[in-house]
Amino acid sequence: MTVQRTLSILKPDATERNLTGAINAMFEKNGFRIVAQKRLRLTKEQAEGFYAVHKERPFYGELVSYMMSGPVVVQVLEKENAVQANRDLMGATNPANADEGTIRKTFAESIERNSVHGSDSLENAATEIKFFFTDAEIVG
Ligand code: IDP
Ligand code: MG
Repeated sequence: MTVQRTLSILKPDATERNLTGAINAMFEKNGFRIVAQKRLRLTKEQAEGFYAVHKERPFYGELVSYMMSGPVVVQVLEKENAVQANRDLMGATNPANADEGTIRKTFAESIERNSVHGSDSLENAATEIKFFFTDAEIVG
């Protein structure tokens, strides 16, 4: 196994409920290092661009509005096998299907307001990290 970096987003439902620390405590407890982090409000262009892969899905418009509805925290997580490890810790997209102990089972409100984003492949992780961070902003 090799050390990887993956993009994580704490979504507006998490910032709204003041859960950024509680969620990041779960990441750190599970061995992830947060090597880059910023809090921002996504513009329409950023939200649409980030989720462009879902453009044809029926929930795309609502997803874009939701992601712009409050602050988000974008961050880079580092760990061995970080991409899959983060997906495992996040749990299923729909919290109703998420395993006990996962972030989404613990905190998510619905299939849309599911508290966290995580890259789904090493290739997408690299693209998504570049979407938000320059190399100089990542400090391992
Ligand atoms: P993922 O975040 O687990 O990778 P994706 O299928 O990539 O799930 O969907 C991206 C995001 O779109 C989800 O995290 C969730 O916020 C939202 N989403 C996914 N499916 C639905 C749906 O059926 N209704 C509303 N929102 C959805
Ligand atoms: Mg996804």
